[in-house]
Amino acid sequence: MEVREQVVGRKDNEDITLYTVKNDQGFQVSCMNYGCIITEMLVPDRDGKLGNVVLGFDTFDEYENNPHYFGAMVGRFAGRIKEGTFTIGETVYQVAQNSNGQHLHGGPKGFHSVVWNSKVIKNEEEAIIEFTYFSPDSEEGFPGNLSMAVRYILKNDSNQLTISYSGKSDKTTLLNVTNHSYFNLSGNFKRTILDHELTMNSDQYLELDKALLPTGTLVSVDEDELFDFRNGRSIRAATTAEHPQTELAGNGYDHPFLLNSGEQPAIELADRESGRKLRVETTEPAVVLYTGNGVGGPYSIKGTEAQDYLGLCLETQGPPDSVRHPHFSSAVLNADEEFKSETTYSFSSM
Ligand code: G6D
Repeated sequence: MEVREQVVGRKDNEDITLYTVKNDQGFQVSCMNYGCIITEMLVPDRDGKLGNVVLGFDTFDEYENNPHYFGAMVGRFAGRIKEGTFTIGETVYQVAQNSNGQHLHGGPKGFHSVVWNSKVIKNEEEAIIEFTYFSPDSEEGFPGNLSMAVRYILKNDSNQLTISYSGKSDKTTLLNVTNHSYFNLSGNFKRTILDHELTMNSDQYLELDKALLPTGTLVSVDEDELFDFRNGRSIRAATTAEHPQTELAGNGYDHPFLLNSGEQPAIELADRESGRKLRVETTEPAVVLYTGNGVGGPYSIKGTEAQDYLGLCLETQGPPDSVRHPHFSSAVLNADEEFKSETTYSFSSM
């Protein structure tokens, strides 16, 4: 295992350090202590040629305005909360309304945009980049003094990255976290993700309303072929389908899927042309599939013109706005209870 560290900027009077971890097979992950952002993942194709498989920038400055959350840790709450309000016990809380009047992804000063403490733990078998952050009571409106730890774990003998989260609060609060990397297995963004093949062990997805909030309705994929990924499906059809749910998501997917418990790997993504394959295992009950419907725009990503569908997110997490839907898995973290979550991304070739 090889670990390199480089100071790439300053923020809030703190150094921003870029960590690059490489195993003996060449698999390499780069990340930084600003937002625990993953900036690059180098993965071999079927011929062993390394290529970057995540959307990201080359400089820290480009991340200071990161409206698409490229590579970022998301929290205290991943996803939307209606009007930014929720009730715990007798208390009504108001958190940031940063997305058309709703709360999204922890608010402007969410986990993606703060500087984390960081350190390297390394031996011959594995390397860990450990990030920690203390979120004071009422930060972005969320109750409780919250201590968070996030560990990026890379093994020397396999091309996999495990992200392990833990947290504890001194007051009952909400906690629902994820990583917001956009995957594109073609390598160096040669193609969009529209012809990637996605397989998900999910029998139901959450219907969204026009504000992209869950209505509470669980839709069976048995009756909705475009959302049935159980036997593999490409993304392309959703961009032109006359389907109210893909249309309101901006002609693609931006939907939470409930993962069938005990069926791992929960998710597989493959790019036949390069031969790269990603398997995702997770402890989380759901995944938000976001197909980058709106990432295009007049900017470039590592020299490639940004375009819609250039990457897709597999945001393993609890369901959005769960506090309003008792039949959803809960994101309530009781005082002094330990929050734990883990997602593993394993790369192989086919
Ligand atoms: C849009 O609705 C989508 C979110 O799911 C995504 O996380 C964000 O863009 C980056 O708001």
